Amino acid sequence: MKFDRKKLTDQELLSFYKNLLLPRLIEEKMLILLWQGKISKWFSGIGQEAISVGAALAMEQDEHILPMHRNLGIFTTRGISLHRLFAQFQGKKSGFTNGRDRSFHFGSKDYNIVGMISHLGPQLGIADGIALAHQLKKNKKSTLVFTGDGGTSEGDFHEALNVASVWQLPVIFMVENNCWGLSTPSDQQFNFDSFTQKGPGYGMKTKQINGNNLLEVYHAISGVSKVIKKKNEPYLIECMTFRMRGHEEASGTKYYPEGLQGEWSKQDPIDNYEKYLTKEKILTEKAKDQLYADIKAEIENGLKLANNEDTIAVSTDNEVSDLFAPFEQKNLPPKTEKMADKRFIDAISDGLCQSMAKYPEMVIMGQDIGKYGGVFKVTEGFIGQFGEDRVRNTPLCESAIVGTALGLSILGIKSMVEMQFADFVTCGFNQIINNLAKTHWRWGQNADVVIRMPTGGGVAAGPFHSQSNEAWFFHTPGLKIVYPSNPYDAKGLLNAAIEDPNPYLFFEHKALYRAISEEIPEDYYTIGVGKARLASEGDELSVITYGMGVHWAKQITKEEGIHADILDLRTLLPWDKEAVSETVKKTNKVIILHEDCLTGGIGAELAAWISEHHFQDLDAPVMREGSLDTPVPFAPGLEQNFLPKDRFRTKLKALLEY
Ligand SMILES: Cc1ncc(C[n+]2csc(CCOP(=O)(O)OP(=O)(O)O)c2C)c(N)n1
Repeated sequence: MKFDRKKLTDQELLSFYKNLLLPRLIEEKMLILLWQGKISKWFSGIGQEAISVGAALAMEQDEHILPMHRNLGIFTTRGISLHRLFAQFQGKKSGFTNGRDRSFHFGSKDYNIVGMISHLGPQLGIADGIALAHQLKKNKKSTLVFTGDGGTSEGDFHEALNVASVWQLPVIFMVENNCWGLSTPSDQQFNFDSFTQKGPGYGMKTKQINGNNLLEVYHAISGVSKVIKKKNEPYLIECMTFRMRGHEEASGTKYYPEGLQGEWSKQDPIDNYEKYLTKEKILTEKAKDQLYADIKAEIENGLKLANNEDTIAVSTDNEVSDLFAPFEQKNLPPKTEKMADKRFIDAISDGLCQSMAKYPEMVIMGQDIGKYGGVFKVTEGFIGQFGEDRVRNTPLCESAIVGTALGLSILGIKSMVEMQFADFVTCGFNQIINNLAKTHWRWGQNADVVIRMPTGGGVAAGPFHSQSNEAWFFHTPGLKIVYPSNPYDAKGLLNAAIEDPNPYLFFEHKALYRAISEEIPEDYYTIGVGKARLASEGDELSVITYGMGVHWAKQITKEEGIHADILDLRTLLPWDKEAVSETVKKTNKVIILHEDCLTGGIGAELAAWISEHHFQDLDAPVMREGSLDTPVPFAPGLEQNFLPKDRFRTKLKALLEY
């Protein structure tokens, strides 16, 4: 293996050596601990260390790196203490996740590392967001994100590279090509010779390097990093290497063809670098022995400290409260009494516009939201007011954009993502469920993101433009969900959601956009999240509902002459238990109504809770009505039959007479 030191001094070459050796010796120790059952799982990077170490040495300490499961060398080269690292592996307090996540599944703000989630690909979109944040802040920084060759088959790879290229973001996409993804060889993973053929397809420069050659990796990344941050452009680097051990220790390597490991062992990054340093008379046998001994002692010391720590104390309160970044909402009233008549859609647009003015760094992203103003025109005129940097038309890629939003949040920038229709959130689902919702709880990084969800049926738009999908998220700890039913609440709740540094889904019913209007304050104001509101008062029974359900309930109770409490939940997560209790205790009869399908809907949770906590207060069974348990049909007659309105009328009367 040929090494080119360029201008590196002997001292630098030696310190590189120490960095290279450290992850190898840690791993050797970890394998012993694994065999002894003292750590849970290990993804080996043996044979691939030059990539992590070379990369971390090449990047500036304040530039972000987003590593994967074989990149121990990133963590060690960034200088994380071995005590903390081992505590992390053992699920102890001094680790990075309070025992909540294992191995390399953590990030650290202090070290500018953003750890992976098991799903691999979502890392890539987050890097786009970090790079975008640097670009907007005019920091000249590059961002480095890793993927394995297997992970490149995920849609996230395509989406993230495409966004980075279209937006010209200084991201280095590092494909660590170790030729296998678990037991699957490259030729069953993709059908091309090299990733250097892929870069140009994305409009991106690319190069292939020997990932086992420390200096080649270091020089390549240093060089690329310098160029891309100057020019503001992404770059794809393919590092050729080989995974010497199994995918993880338990799965073995039986599927490797005979002799392959032997061939690659000649390319070992440490052996080769050691030989080079020895040949150049930079490393003596004595210094090498000393270094091995020192590192081994350092490892033992780190382990001792981690071993001496108690197992983590269990506190249910901490587990629950750490879901969200601390935030105390203060209701901000409007500064003046000026009122204006606003339709539902205008109120949303108004709130968004005022929040954009209030938070000068805030970015909004979505398909066609730029000059076109969005398909529903919520952002019409925003570009003129806030500019193209902050009002960003996105390619058609929900996953990368939600990931980008998280990346922005990592650098302290708020963002709002508009789903063109709530239905399309399925394509960004993973980022919401596994990144936005879990990151604060896992390693303390908040996700300051609001996702706007134009939702609901009644507009003859068929199964893919009409769905109510709030229940998908209701079941996910770590998210907040608001769902206003009127212009006043829409503006105040959107502002409140944007103010809160935690992730929100903001549902807005499309059929209400231009159908209702009311006088609302012209100024900025917020409304308390988690607070329901009585939309009308009565004592015969209670209807608990939200969104379009509020309007149906009002209309039908009026037509039937029923005096009902109609409780508009407004926030679905966390929902207002107190207000629910109050109305149940008052009327003793309750029906829950929602547009979403009945089975597993939010009504199911509420009904169960009311039955458990208010059994004594009830004069009738808790009733529910929702849409049919089918997809949303297109033809208006079928859709009306799907929606719960008529069935609700029947059930309401039955409840009254019970
Ligand atoms: C979405 C998803 N599918 C499958 C897996 C299981 N899995 C974990 S790692 C892996 C192989 C990844 O291969 P590659 O990206 O080449 O990285 P390597 O392990 O070779 O470093 C697989 C299939 C997963 N974690 N996430």
